[in-house]
Amino acid sequence: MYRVYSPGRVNLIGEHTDYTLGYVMPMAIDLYTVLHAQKNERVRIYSQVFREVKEFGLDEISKENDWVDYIRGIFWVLREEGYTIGGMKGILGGDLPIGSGLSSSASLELAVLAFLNETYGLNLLPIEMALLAQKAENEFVGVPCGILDQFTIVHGRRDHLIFLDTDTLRHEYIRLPKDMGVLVFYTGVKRELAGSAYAERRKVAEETLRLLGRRTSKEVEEKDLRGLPSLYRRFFGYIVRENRRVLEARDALKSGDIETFGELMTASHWDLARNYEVSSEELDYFVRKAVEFGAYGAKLTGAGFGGSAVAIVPEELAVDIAMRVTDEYVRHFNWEPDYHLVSPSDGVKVRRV
Ligand code: GAF
Repeated sequence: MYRVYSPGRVNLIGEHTDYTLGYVMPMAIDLYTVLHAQKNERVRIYSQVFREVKEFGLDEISKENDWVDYIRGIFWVLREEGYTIGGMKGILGGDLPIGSGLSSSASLELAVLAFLNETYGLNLLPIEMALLAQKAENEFVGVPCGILDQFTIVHGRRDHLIFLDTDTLRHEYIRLPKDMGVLVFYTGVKRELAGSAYAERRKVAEETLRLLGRRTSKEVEEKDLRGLPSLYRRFFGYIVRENRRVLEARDALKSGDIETFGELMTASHWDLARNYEVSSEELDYFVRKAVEFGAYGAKLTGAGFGGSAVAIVPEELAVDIAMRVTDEYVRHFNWEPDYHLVSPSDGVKVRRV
């Protein structure tokens, strides 16, 4: 029997830049999808969250618009890429909240892929696993995501953030200062990624690159956008500024300047809200209150449109800030949000038990 721990992720800065091959700065978090599994002829999985068993044979893989699509997608992509594998039976659980913007879908995909890699001797490197899971998500599940989530879930490192160039996939680990806490708030608003505003943002960004004759957003400056339709200018202007902020945030953190790092995060949030239009009333509220109560900086994390926000806080104030923000949120929205104090985690791990 094997036990797989697959983390979730938060992105601290560099939002909506990965599908133009720009810069991101995420970390894997110590909230996990946990899979107990062993080999089997067919695939048979019990989900502790959905309280149901789902089963399929390897010759009957088709999309059914339920949580099992993330598992089917991994079997599908391995077949597409010519790998020979058998099935599995297992139990899915863990404490990573599902559908709250902390990448539970990529976490599930990589839990399954890491298990298959280990037990069927596929010898996949971490980066190969990330790219296969992204392909499953893009082509089987139908979400046109970038590489941010999958990369983070396989490459996470305890106590560290990851600075990643999503074009070259070169990355650098930066230690999170000891007295810095990371708070995640879930707004309670579910996100609809597939076929939504996310896909539209990606389309506009790709079209902008095409019109400019550039391959990545790293090669674009704001002045290059003059002359483009105003929506393209506004959306891509955000991406250009965000790439610059990620580089500045990396430098600030490396020199121990947490204040500047926090200010860049908050600046990123308001640019996302005003110009990229992917925030929500609830996310804006969190960011405003977290900063008001002493966070260094805060922003939405992941795609936005609901989901979660992240704040960087002085560690000794973390609990107070979380409680005060929660109290105000309950009063304002009449809904109790979830919050987690998280730490940077290692990437997906398989253990024989
Ligand atoms: C989602 C996507 F899956 C990522 O690839 C990334 O684009 C993110 O939204 C926004 O930064 O998590």
